[in-house]
Amino acid sequence: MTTSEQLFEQAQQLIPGGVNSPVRAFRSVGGTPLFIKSAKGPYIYDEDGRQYIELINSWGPMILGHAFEPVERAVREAIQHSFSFGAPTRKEVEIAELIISMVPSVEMVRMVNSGTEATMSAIRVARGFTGREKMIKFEGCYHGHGDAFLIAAGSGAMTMGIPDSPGVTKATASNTLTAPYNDLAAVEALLDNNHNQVAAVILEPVVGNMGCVLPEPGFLQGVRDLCTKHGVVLIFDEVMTGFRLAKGGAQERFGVTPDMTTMGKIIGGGMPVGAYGGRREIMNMVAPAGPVYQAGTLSGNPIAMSAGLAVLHHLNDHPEVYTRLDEIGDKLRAGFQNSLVKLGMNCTINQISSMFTLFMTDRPVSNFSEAKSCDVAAFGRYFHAMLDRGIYLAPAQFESLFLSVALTDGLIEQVIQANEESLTVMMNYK
Ligand code: HOZ
Repeated sequence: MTTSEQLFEQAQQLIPGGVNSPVRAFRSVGGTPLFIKSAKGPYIYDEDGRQYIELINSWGPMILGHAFEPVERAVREAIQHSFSFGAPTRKEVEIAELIISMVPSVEMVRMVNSGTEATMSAIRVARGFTGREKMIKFEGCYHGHGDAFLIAAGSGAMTMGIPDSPGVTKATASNTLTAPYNDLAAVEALLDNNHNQVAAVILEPVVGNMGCVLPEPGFLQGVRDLCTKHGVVLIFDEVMTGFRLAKGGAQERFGVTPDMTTMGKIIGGGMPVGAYGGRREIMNMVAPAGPVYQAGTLSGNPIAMSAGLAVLHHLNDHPEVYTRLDEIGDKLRAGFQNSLVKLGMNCTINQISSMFTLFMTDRPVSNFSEAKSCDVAAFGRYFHAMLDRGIYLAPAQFESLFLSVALTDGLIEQVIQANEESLTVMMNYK
């Protein structure tokens, strides 16, 4: 028995499903999750002492690689002054200023502790601002586990086959309207049929939670125009894409400006941090400036702010990081594509910069129902073949990979080689 197997057995008696977040349990790929001991740069190490090339990077935050020295230094410096004050600090002012300068649509920002908190709060604020109750989300988009979002949700909910979680009331669900991703006509119809009732449209400008799915040309701008026409708050959930696709996130990359933005992952440099922000008149609704309540003892935590500031400063000062991430993603895609041609296979690769998914389907994937056409069992075989070759992928078909700038050309070649061998193993399975 491996150490991971022993720990998992113990964990299952103590923690629901043995994990603190469902997708980590390997349910959709089978087998035992790796229990992780440490990570450095492009590598992650399990409790059994095995080394893997990291392609998840904590689901996004470790964009600069693990234990990046300036972040480590900032955290070490910060802990000398105690760990939490529950009072305002200089670092919160600094990070707010930096975020606002990097993401120009954000005129004011509130720090919270996770992406889930950011989206839950943003929706409440949008409702308070408009005086309306309904919202529109897209099938397969995932915005954390707030009740209102667990309707046709992607990520773990999709993988686990729980599209609508028990515990979410009918009343809550009835205020969440859903449209297929990339379907502008459906959004228009929902807005027309619910005239003056919709507070917000929320979307992932590039989806990471049904695997990586890109917006079709004109889709984001089309949603923007519809929201403007109907007086609806447009929220870009940039928990995954923020500070990753460009220093100003997907909104910078696609040139479309939302009214509000939710952030997480990279913004905390690996610490539990989220944030939401947007137009000043909307954010001034938030207590104590305005009547919409939202609070948190650990919000703006000094250690977390220090880690986040170190990462954001590095990204802000080193635009070459984004050029390199584009290059890494493109190289990986080209290598995978070559192997598919060589093996006579027809899988779909969706990629933009450092977000990447190999879908086990020969159909293009631009929405939830197309994503669901994937052969999930084949993905499980592929996943384990990759793991055997020392490559640590997201343990589910419906998740994006998050590449870090720590990947060297040599490591990319290793991943490409392992992919070709793993696809062969997967194909030859009887
Ligand atoms: N829902 C997260 C990815 N879409 C998974 C987070 C985790 O398990 O750590």
